[in-house]
Amino acid sequence: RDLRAALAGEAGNGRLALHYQPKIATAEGEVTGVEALLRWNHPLRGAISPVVFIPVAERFGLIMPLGDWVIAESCRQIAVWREAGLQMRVAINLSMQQLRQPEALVRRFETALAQHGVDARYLTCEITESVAMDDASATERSLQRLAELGLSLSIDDFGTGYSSLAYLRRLPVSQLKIDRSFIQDLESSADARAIVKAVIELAHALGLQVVAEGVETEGQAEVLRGKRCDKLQGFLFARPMPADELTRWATSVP
Ligand code: G
Ligand code: G
Ligand code: NA
Ligand code: MN
Repeated sequence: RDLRAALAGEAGNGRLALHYQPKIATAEGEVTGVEALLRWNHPLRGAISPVVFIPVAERFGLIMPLGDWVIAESCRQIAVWREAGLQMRVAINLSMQQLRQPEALVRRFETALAQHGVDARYLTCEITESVAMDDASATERSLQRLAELGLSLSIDDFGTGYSSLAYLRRLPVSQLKIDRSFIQDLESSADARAIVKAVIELAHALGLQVVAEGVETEGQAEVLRGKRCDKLQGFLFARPMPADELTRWATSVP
């Protein structure tokens, strides 16, 4: 009930907000874009994690309106950054249920992009590996339609699901994000290093970019640079932060 009220913008139910975490080009050290991560500041419970309220939204039929809010807010913010002279690409996370409704989803993107005069190439959709591999035809149609619209697609948490490589090749994907668990173990585990090396080589062979998520130490970053990982994301560089903070961060980095 509180989430429904917050979505409706009713006062007293806390505010939804997107926080943004930079993705850094490994070679140049420049910000190439940000991942948008949803936050809900509840008046009584404080900041509630999406791990908690996304499943609630899914269960109570609120995931479409919540996802719509994320799409619209990202487009609005891209336009705000553009006005400030910042060309920022934004990656948003999509849930399984959004992908199950291709027509509604595509219409929502079209509307939000048009409303804010934003080019589709500024938006990336992150889809977890298990969801992307869902063989429901609606899911595949969603991914095709989003790609046709000009959005980039990225497979999130890669390495944790059961990817069919043949299927991966068929999807209009341009990026793989190696799951945090492998990055965490990079310095201590030869197996993790072997997996990360193999994923990067596989991705490059398929013409895909690779992002490492959850990079927390300089040692991990060093290993990833050595393996030619394209982009790095994690607390080592920056935590997810509110838009205005991200603007200051992005304009102060040399
Ligand atoms: O931001 P981190 O704080 O705690 O995010 C936790 C999880 O919630 C991650 O798996 C992330 O992908 C997911 N998440 C964050 N924002 C969104 C969103 O806008 N939509 C969906 N579906 N998942 C999100
Ligand atoms: O599932 P997804 O990859 O979207 O999850 C993103 C989550 O990872 C968010 O909760 C975000 O806050 C978190 N995160 C981002 N960078 C780091 C990091 O360096 N270390 C850890 N432990 N979590 C991170
Ligand atoms: Na993500
Ligand atoms: Mn992930």
